[in-house]
Amino acid sequence: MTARRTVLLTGFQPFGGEQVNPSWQAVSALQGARIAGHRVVARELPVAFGTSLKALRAALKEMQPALVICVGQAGGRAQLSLERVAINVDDARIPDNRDQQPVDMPVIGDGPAAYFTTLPIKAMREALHTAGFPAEISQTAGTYVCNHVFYGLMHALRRQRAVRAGFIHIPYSPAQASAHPGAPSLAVETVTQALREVVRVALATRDDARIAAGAEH
Ligand code: PCA
Repeated sequence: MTARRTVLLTGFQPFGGEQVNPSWQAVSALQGARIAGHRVVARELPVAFGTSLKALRAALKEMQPALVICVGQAGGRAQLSLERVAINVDDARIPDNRDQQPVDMPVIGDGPAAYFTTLPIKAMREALHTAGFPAEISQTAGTYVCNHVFYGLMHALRRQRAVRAGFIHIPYSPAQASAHPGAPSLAVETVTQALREVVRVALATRDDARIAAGAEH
């Protein structure tokens, strides 16, 4: 078998009344980029339970990537949030873009309660801080479409542990934040640069660093 040389990055379509989704804006800027001998392929996922995962699974099959990082917008968060854990529940506060609003449904009927990311998130956070990007470890990706995709991603790769995968939430872009007074934001170009660094570290790090980054609440 030939070595896997593709990095799959995904972003999302706009949702919740927004005109843009900075996750796709940031990820699409890396389409075709070469990082550490790998080629980046960017894909946009629909903000919809079910179909988002179908699209992701098709991309995994087609690309056979070495590394997968899904990215989503988390309005209100101030930093890049490196997600630690995906949980097996869909509980939508607002309907998705196809008007579905599941409440307390499993992502995968017979799946385990949770999956951990296989990205070296501590080493990634450290490298991001060193490079001057705001980043944190997050203990929850929520219960909406992002967690749905994150859980489905980890489930799809559960027998392919060599394929690193995980999820990163990002803040609003400045243009979005201007319509949400007081909300923190991060420039899309900054997010793109940070993602490039994240990919580099994920490809270069075998064992994650042991750095305290827990939370009391
Ligand atoms: N953020 C949503 C779904 C799509 C996105 O970009 C979430 O956090 O679930």
